[in-house]
Amino acid sequence: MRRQFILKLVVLGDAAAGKTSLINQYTEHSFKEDYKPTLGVNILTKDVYVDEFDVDTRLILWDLAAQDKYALSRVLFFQGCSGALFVFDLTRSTTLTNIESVWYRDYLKYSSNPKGNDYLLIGNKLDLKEIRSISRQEGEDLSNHLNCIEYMETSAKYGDNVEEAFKKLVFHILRRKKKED
Ligand code: G3D
Ligand code: MG
Repeated sequence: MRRQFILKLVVLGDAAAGKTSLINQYTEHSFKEDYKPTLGVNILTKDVYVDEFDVDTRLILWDLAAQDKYALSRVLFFQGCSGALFVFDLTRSTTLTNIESVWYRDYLKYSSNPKGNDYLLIGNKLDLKEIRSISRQEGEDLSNHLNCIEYMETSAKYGDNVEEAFKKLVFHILRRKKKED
């Protein structure tokens, strides 16, 4: 029987950066939703087959709910996660600065093994070209500074690069896990 991995991924970033839209675009038609109001999170599950490693993978995606604050425990939110997507909005520069000062900081503090994790930086709303205020270079600089796997620009609205971003993250996590075996 084929091996199965279960990976918990957390999606982090300011309110309205597009976290929920990215997850919805990625999991479209193939997800199970389980809203936990007491935790302030929405948990979605997606099963993917990763052919590079010939493994079945169940992704458990943790999305901060409406208020983009942790309603309960940060420790619980981060517990057992294998990776993260940091999402900012290309049209609002505060969402970029908050990646380092809020979201990455929390991740380092509360994730049990941040150094053993993989994470990706995403600049979202690529389609809003006329009102974009953050350059690709700024995204790349932050990604290098935080040691992210890579910087990618997405449009959760039209689907550009969404599948690729999740695929890349999962690929890196599985590669690391295989090495650790
Ligand atoms: P959040 O989960 O990070 O809080 P949401 O963000 O996914 O709820 O998205 C916030 C708003 O931004 C939504 O608009 C959503 O449609 C919009 N949005 C998300 N991603 C994109 C994108 O790639 N392009 C564009 N143009 N809009 C995007 P509303 O108006 O529904 O609040
Ligand atoms: Mg949301």
